Amino acid sequence: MTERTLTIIKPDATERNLSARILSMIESAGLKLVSVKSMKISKKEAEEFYYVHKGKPFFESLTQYMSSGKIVVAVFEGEDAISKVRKIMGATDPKKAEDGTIRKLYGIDIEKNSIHGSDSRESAEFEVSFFFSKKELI
Ligand code: IDP
Ligand code: MG
Repeated sequence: MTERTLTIIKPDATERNLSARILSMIESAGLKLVSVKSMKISKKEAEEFYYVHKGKPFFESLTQYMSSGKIVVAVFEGEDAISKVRKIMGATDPKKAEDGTIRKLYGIDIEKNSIHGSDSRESAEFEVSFFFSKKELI
């Protein structure tokens, strides 16, 4: 089934000039880049985006970090795009991520793990529309 998924290249990765390399890894897996842009979000916007994690011990630090520098947000499309991107990303903790995954290659620690990817159809829908308007999603 063709799906769309939202990815975010996190501040630790944009800072080290890894954005194009990471987008390229996802494109190379056969997924189509639908839309991409860079921005800096506020703490409040990061809290809204990560609302499912509200109340968790890492919520404060995560939303601080995600609003601390430039991010690149991108929508990819393809067959099983959500799970494909999750696989290319690797486990949340770079130490536990498989060889060759983005987080294994570039992640710094469990928080500064270089990339976000939607984890379900429902979250993908919320996350894509959080960052992109209809006319950007051609
Ligand atoms: P995911 O990004 O692999 O889906 P989630 O559990 O949804 O992982 O967590 C969202 C983000 O919160 C992670 O990517 C990471 O940046 C941060 N995070 C998750 N667990 C921890 C933790 O135990 N300590 C610090 N940060 C965490
Ligand atoms: Mg998640």
